[in-house]
Amino acid sequence: MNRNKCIANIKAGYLFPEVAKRRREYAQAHPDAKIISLGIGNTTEPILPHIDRGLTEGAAKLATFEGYSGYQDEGIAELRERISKVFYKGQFGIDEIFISDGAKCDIGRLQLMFGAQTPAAVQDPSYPVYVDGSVLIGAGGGWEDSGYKGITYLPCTAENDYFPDLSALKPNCLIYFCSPNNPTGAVAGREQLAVLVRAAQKNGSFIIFDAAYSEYIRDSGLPKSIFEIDEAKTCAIEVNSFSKPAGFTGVRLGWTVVSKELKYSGGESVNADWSRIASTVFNGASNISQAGGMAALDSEGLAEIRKLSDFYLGNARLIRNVLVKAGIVCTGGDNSPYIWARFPGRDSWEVFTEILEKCQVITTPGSGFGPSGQSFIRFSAFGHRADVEEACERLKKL
Ligand code: PL4
Repeated sequence: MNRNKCIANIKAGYLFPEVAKRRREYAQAHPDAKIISLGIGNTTEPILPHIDRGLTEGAAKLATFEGYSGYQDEGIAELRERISKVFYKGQFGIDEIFISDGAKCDIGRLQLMFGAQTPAAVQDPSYPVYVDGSVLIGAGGGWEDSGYKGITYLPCTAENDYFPDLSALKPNCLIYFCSPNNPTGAVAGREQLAVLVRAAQKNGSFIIFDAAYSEYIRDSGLPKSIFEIDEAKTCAIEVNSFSKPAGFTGVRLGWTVVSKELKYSGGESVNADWSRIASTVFNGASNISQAGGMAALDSEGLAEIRKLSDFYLGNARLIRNVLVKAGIVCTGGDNSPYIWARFPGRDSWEVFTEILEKCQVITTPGSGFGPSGQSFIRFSAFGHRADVEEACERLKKL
């Protein structure tokens, strides 16, 4: 058996296991160190009571004749209906909303659907799954060489207000766009998203809009969904998740919206293809998770989502304040759980190591998110309050 060339093409190990490995190595060498993680964006706080009741009642129902359910391939209808109502003003039918086991898993399945023929464009920096997953399927014919030739990096920096120059886009490509952005914390405005939609239409491209952090937006003038933009239904797919708003990183629940108006250049339905992919290589999200999702989206659940995201945003404020006081230039942390901090002229992994050694704080090196992330560090606001406060004290040493 020959090795899949596309796997061989991936340059480095996946970013987050690499961060975890360096943490383990440091802990082994310094067994007394009390390491605090502001690294991987993993939720830390308990699921709040009303949503938790939804989960436990969902589990209890499975032990009854009346309440038992088996496969629910595209998700329970009530949850799809509620997602449409809560997030999209009811503009999508239930057959346009597909429940999943998380945004990352759906991104992988979308990559499978668009296949090797489709080049990709990513915000640079961006969540590594967009690039690594594209290389894995040989996006844009990338299996033939280094694996990266099918990927266009669109730099997002302070100079362009973290919104890319779209003139570099190739035709017929998949544009991955994440807002609030991981890792920069920048949120695209309505006019910027309208520019993005127009560029996609002009190029015959589709946008994969990752809205995993939309519930962290506090500025009411900022759009939470690509579907707030007219015409987006004809050129965009949105992925979203209960992970960061409801603390479901381990529970696993998300969704993807594929409008029936979304058509390939030959007029075929993308919605029909997505349904085919979902039914072929996916067997649906856990029905217990979906019961939790139903609870998360009623009035009590939505209040808990607000409370939990407010808590992490409180952490973000503390981290950002301490960095700014130390004279470090930062973005994010106001409408996002990530703070993006600049260390001019420095190598990201070198700064990562310095922060670990001086402060025993784990971060994520910006270069792991793309070439434009070099000289940046991402601080995650997911942590217990006491740990974040302690980390902030230690970061004063920087
Ligand atoms: C570590 C922009 C975190 N092992 O939980 P999901 O699958 O619904 O959502 C994952 C996800 C999707 N979209 C964006 C994200 O940032 C994330 C989660 N990212 C991070 O620290 O950047 C967790 C990373 C996890 C992973 O690889 O996803």
